[in-house]
Amino acid sequence: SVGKSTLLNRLTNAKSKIAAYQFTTLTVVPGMMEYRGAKIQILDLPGIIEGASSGKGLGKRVLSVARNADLVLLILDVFNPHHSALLKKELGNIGIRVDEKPPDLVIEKTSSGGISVNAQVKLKKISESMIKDILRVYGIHNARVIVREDLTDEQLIDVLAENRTYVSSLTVLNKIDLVNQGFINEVQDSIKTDFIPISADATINIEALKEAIFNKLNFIRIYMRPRNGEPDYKEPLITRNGSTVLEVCNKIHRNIKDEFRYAMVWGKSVKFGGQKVGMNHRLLDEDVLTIVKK
Ligand SMILES: Nc1nc2c(ncn2[C@@H]2O[C@H](COP(=O)(O)OP(=O)(O)OP(=O)(O)O)[C@@H](O)[C@H]2O)c(=O)[nH]1
Ligand SMILES: [Mg+2]
Repeated sequence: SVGKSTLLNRLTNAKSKIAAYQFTTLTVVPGMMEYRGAKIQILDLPGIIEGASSGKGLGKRVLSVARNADLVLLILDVFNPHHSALLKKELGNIGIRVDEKPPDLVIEKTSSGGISVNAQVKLKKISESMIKDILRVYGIHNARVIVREDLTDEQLIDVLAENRTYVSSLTVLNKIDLVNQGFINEVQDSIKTDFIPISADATINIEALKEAIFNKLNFIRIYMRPRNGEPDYKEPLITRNGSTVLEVCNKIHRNIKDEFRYAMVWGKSVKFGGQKVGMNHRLLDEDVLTIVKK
C-alpha cells in the first residue's frame, strides 16, 4: 500500500492502523492537523482500486467522501506513480472533477421561443445544434444559452446533470526514502503533474507538505477587535478565503448570530475603515472585525 495511514498519523493526532498488507483501512479515519493557527481535518480513506466507482471494493461510498472535501491529496507510491491517472478517473466516474473548473456557460430557461445559442467564442469541440440536442435530452426546450468557453459535450452534460462537484488536489509521492534524487527526477519526467516528494515513514518533507496544504486551502487572517478596544494582531482568527461575517461569528460562538446587530470592518473588503456591514459581507485577508451585539 502507498502509506496513506502512515501519513495521516504523521500529519495529525490520529492513530490509523498501519500494515504491510493491502486494504488495512476499511473505513474513513479522521484526524486533525493544526498548522499556523488553522485546524484542518484530514480523512484517511481506504485505497482506491480500479473499478471502485462501479462498486468494486469499498467503492462508491468511499469515493463520495471526497465530494465534500476542500482538497484531495492523491498519494502515490514512488514505484507506482502512474496510479494518479486512475485515481482521477475513478473520482471522475462518480462526478468528482479534480482540478477542473466548471465551464463558463449560462443557461437561462425561458417560457417560449425555443433554444437560442449565443457563443462568444469560436466553438470547435461542439456545434450549436449539438448543444440544442443535448438540452432537449435534459428536458429543456426553451432557453437562452450563453457560451463563453469552447466546451465539450461532456462538460455541457456536467452542467445539466447538476451532480458534479469540483475539487482541487495535491499530488504526493511517498516512500522517497527508498530511492535517490535521480530516481525522483525520472518520475517527474515521466508523469506530467507536479508532486511533493515525501517519506511518511522516515519523516522527510512533512513540514513542506503541511505548508503546501495550508497554502492550497487559501486561508485568510481576521483580526478581531473588541468594541472600543484594540485589534488582536497576535492571534488572528483563521478562516477560508471568501468567508462571510456570519461564518466567522459561527467560529467564535454558536449564539453570537442571535445577538448580532451589525459588524464594523477595517481593511481590504470595505471602502472606508469602520464601515458597517451585515452578516453576509465577505471578508478579505487581514481585515479587522468588530461585532456589535444587541
Ligand atoms: N519505506 C517506506 N515505507 C512506508 C512509508 N510510508 C508507509 N510505509 C509502509 O507501507 C506500508 C503500508 O502503509 P499504510 O500506511 O498502512 O498504507 P495505506 O495506504 O494506509 O494502506 P491501506 O489502508 O491498506 O490502503 C506499511 O508497511 C508502512 O510502514 C515510507 O515513507 N517509506
Ligand atoms: Mg490505510
